[in-house]
Amino acid sequence: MKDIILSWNNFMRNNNLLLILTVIFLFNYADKAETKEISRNSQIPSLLSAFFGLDNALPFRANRVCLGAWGKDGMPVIMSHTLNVETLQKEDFKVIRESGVSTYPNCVTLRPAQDDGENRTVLLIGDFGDADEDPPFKVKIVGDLISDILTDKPLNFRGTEIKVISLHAGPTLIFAEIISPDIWLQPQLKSTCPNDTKQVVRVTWTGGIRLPTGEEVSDNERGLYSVTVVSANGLFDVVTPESIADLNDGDNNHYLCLDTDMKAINISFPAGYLVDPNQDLNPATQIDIINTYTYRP
Ligand SMILES: [Ca+2]
Ligand SMILES: [Ca+2]
Ligand SMILES: [Ca+2]
Repeated sequence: MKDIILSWNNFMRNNNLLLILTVIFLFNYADKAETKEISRNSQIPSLLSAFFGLDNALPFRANRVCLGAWGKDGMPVIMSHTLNVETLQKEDFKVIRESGVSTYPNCVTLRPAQDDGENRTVLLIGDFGDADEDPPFKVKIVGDLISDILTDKPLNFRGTEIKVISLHAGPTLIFAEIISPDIWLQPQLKSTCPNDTKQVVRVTWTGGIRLPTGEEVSDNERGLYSVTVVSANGLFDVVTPESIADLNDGDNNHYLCLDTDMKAINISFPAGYLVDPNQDLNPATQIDIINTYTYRP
C-alpha cells in the first residue's frame, strides 16, 4: 500500500512538472507569437502625452471648433502614430479624475494641427475636473481608434492609457521626426523652408506654444533649437536650424529646416522661452528624432 502511495506521489510530482513545463512552453509560445506580430508591424500604438492645458478657460473663439467650448477645459493628447480621422470619436477618450470619477469629452478635434502628416494631436474639450480639487489623472482609449499608417494589421489604440501632465507644468517636446520633401515643399503651409534646405525635422510639443508676450513664435527663435547631427564616419556636431517653418498656424508643431545632410538624431530646447496656454514656461526639454522617412541625397 505504501508503495502504491509513493508511486502515486511520484506520478503527481511528475504530472505537476509536466504541467509547469506545459505552462512555460505556452507562455513562451504566446510571447513569441506576440513578438512576431509586433515586429511585422514594427509599430506599437501608444499615447505619448495628455496635457491638462487649460482649466475652465478655453477662449470664446473655441466655440467655433466646438459649440459650448468657451470656459471649458482643454487637453491635447499626442498619439504615437497619425490617425485615421474617420475612426476618431469623443467616446474613444475616457478621462479619469483623481477621485476615480470619469467623463468623456464634449468634443474632440485634430484642429489646429491638421497639416499633412500632423494629425496625431487630439484636442479634448470638456469638463475634466479642476486643478485644485479633483484634477484629471489618466486618459484611456476605450473605443476603436485606428492609425492611418498602412500595416498588415490595423494599429488600434484601444486599451492604451497615459497619466495626465498637471495644469501647472510647462510644455515640452514630445515627438520629432524627419519628414519627406513631399510634405515640406507643399505651398499651402503657412510658412515654408528655404530653397537650399536639405532635410526637415517636424517637432511636436505637448501642447500649443507661444512667446510669453502672447505672440506666435517666429524665425527669430530658430537659434534656441539645438540639433545633434552625426556624420557618416560617426562624428557628432550640434547645429541650429536654418529656419523654422509651419509658423503662425496656432498648432504645437514646428518644422526645423536644416541645411546639412548629416543625420539628425536629437533636438533640444532650453528652459524659459515658451509658454503654454496657461502661461506656464517650458522647462529644458529634448527628444530623439525618429526617421520615418529615409533621406536619400
Ligand atoms: Ca501645422
Ligand atoms: Ca475644469
Ligand atoms: Ca505650427
